[in-house]
Amino acid sequence: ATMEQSFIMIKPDGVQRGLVGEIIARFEKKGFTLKGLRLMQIEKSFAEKHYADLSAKPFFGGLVEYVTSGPVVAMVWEGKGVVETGRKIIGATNPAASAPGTIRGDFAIDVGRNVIHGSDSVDNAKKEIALWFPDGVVDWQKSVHPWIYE
Ligand code: DAT
Ligand code: MG
Repeated sequence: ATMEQSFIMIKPDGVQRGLVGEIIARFEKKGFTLKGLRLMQIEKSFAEKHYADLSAKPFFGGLVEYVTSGPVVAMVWEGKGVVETGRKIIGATNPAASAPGTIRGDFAIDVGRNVIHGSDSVDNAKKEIALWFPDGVVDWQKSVHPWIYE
């Protein structure tokens, strides 16, 4: 049985600002397992699909422009509770409200430049992983598994 997976994406500002290694390190050190990793620049239509639920929002156009403005790092992370814990690691949507110690709390100021995306439910994670990794992810297990899970 596959453990829970989340779709995590470092947005163009995070890539431009050199935060890729720092962000990956946080998920890696927590104990989660990297199952997929792609550096890619997405097109408008793809961004609109990813953010389809927000298409009626006034900030939708700006959001699509921002997320297509440079390369992003798309990832699949796996582990027990990774969707909910991933959201905690990332912090609140608006960095002004994100606690210090979270990625957005430590590295972002404006909501429209909040560095990173993380799936908000297991269901949405499945949809996002299917969209961003149509060829699937890498099937492997960490040898340290028994040192992370009881
Ligand atoms: P999250 O990324 O925390 O899941 P979301 O799914 O509600 O937040 O929104 C997606 C992105 O849209 C968010 O990361 C930044 C942008 N956004 C959300 N609310 C916004 C707002 N009120 N003004 C500007 N951008 C906003
Ligand atoms: Mg969201």
